Amino acid sequence: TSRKYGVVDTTFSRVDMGKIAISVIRKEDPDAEIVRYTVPGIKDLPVGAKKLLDQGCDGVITLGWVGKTMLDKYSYLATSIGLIMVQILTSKHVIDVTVHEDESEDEEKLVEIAKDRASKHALNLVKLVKEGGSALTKYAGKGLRQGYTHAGELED
Ligand code: RDL
Ligand code: RDL
Ligand code: RDL
Repeated sequence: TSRKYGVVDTTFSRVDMGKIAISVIRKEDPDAEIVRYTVPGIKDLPVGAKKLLDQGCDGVITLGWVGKTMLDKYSYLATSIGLIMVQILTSKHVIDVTVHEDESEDEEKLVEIAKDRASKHALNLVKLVKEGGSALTKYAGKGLRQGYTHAGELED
């Protein structure tokens, strides 16, 4: 039986990260089915993810964009708790790609962060869905980052 991935994105986002995630999943797992679900904003992501998992997806990637205000940050905290609840209720991964608009003042840099984070986490999702919890063990402790260059491992 072939694998099925869910991609949930928002109209609030200023970068089309859903498209990026789909192209990475398509490349890494060519025979898999991919279902896309687009919602207005981040607080709608948890139910979007839950619906796709209920429809048989093996894992989901969500792609959200958080505005600069304190209100936006509270919205993200609520979203994050919701996304974690979905994972606990379903025992499936919901990989949370979030770009915070205050990560950079420079719009070009924000686009770079969004593309890098969405691509690297799409790859993480495919690995976890295909190979399970040992898939990333070879990278454990390596200081991997999404959206930035890797921080690297500290020497003992
Ligand atoms: O259910 C409709 C909206 O409430 C929902 O889409 C929210 O996520 C929209 N939204 C906010 O209300 C807000 O204060 C968003 C943000 N901030 C935000 O920073 N990013 C979003 N949505 O994607
Ligand atoms: O589901 C994919 C990611 O959202 C998830 O792995 C996060 O835990 C990654 N992450 C952050 O998004 C973040 O803002 C982490 C940190 N900070 C952090 O400080 N330590 C982490 N992850 O291990
Ligand atoms: O060390 C620099 C960054 O890793 C740090 O500022 C993180 O908190 C940035 N970040 C997010 O804000 C986020 O929402 C990260 C992620 N998600 C993520 O998934 N992976 C990261 N950073 O490496």
